[in-house]
Amino acid sequence: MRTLTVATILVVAGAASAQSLFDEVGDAGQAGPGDAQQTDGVGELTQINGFLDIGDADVYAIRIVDEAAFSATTVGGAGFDTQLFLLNADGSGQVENDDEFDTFSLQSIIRSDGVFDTGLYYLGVSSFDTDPVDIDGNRLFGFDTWPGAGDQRSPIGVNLWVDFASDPSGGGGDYSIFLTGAEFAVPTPGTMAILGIAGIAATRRRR
Ligand SMILES: [Ca+2]
Ligand SMILES: [Ca+2]
Ligand SMILES: [Ca+2]
Repeated sequence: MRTLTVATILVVAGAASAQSLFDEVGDAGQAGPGDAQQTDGVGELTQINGFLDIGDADVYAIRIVDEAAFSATTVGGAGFDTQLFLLNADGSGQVENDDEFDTFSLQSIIRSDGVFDTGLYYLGVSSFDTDPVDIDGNRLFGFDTWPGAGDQRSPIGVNLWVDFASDPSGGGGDYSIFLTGAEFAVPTPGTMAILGIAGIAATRRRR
């Protein structure tokens, strides 16, 4: 009986740890940090799946846990001209990319070159040329590059993201963003409870 119970808990805990995908719920927002969609789950976040209407943007709260290993890319994950934006917790710009240069892709990649810290970030995806803007409608990112890979764009200044300026030219459709070095923004309470039960069971087994 004890063996069966432990085996059952291991199966449930295994299913929980494999839950590394996040599917957009309804339509993720774009109007500043409070409008971003919180990713919830436990452990590593390796993929976000969603849909972009033409001229729309979707922004997700994520947690970067290893800045040197961080990447986020739509290469191989979308059939339209994407852009990716990494925004800081205060809404200021961190780094953006339109087209990935290595494979001449119209899809996008945020590399670790432009990321210097762990913590909460907002990851935005849009189609070209729908860009994040501040309260005066000024774009957050220009065409200067980071010292690293040439396809990474740095912010123009310290202005804060409040919305996106819509541009229909890049199209829209289904997308997947593939991530490394990231975790869900919000640990799922139900999943944490299951892991807690597994922990208690493990403690009891050691007695
Ligand atoms: Ca959407
Ligand atoms: Ca949206
Ligand atoms: Ca692009």
